[in-house]
Amino acid sequence: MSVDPYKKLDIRRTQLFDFHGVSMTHYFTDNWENVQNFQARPDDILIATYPKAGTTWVSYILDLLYFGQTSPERQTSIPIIDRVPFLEKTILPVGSGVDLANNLPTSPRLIKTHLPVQFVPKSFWEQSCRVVYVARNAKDNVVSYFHFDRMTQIQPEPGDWSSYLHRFMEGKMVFGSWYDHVNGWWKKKQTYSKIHYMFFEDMVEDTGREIDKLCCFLGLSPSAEEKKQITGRVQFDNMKKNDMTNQSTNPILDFKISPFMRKGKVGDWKNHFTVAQNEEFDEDYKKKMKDLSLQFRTVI
Ligand code: PPS
Repeated sequence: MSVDPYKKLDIRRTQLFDFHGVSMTHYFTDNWENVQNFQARPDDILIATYPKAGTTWVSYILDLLYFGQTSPERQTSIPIIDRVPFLEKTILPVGSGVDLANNLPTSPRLIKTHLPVQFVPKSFWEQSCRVVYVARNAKDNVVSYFHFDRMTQIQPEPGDWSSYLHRFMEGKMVFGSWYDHVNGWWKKKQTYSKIHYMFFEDMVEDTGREIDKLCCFLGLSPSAEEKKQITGRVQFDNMKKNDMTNQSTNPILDFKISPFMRKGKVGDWKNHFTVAQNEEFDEDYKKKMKDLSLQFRTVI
């Protein structure tokens, strides 16, 4: 009989600390040396995001594009979080993203990270790996992160919405400042051509169009029928119903507090921000987001 290793675990909320200038928790730094020494392969695809920007969505799209036809059983038996390992996540003694990635039988390997660009293991650059970066507007991103931190038993206590929003503006979140993250990756794209920088809002607006752009970047040419099928399978309602993508098998999430597939909308921030919070946020945003070539939409 298999024993659920999580049962033995003392899963608990933890504290942020400063890690080389970025707020982190030990779950993502415990295995640092192995993360930094990770040996990427030239065909690995790194899916990089600030948390809650659409990682699971893009992971599922890529998994279907590469393996949807050849290994259909994968879709019904392996949760997406195991198909696309989260490189820096380490919950001892359950295991680490590095081990999961090293044991992936697939080619290419799809690997998830939330690391800011300066922390990405150097082998990804040396091997000229493709990177898909997804960014989401700050207002919806912080709302989604707030609800995620409420439900996720290894994240720091989120506290109330108002204090959470201020901590987001100060960059006191796990994986640091949203502003630094999206800008850091945007800047990297100027010198490293194999980054496809996508926006959550564009995906909501026209998923099929964004899948086309992804295929172009990846050099894939699925049939029209296959593309239509994938576009349908990755719609919010379908992913929410699907136990392999809705994270219902993830033991660190408390679904009594919030679902993982929560709303999937652009503009939900309007249900959370007060007028005063919005004005303060916009004022601060202008000061931090100096590179006007990086533009986000908060409504579509
Ligand atoms: S994580 O924990 O960082 O990996 O989370 P991540 O997957 O990046 O982001 C979760 C948010 O993405 C939404 N989502 C979707 N929206 C629209 N359509 C689809 N198919 C979809 N899949 C995931 C998910 O609902 C979370 O956003 P919120 O706003 O909380 O609903």
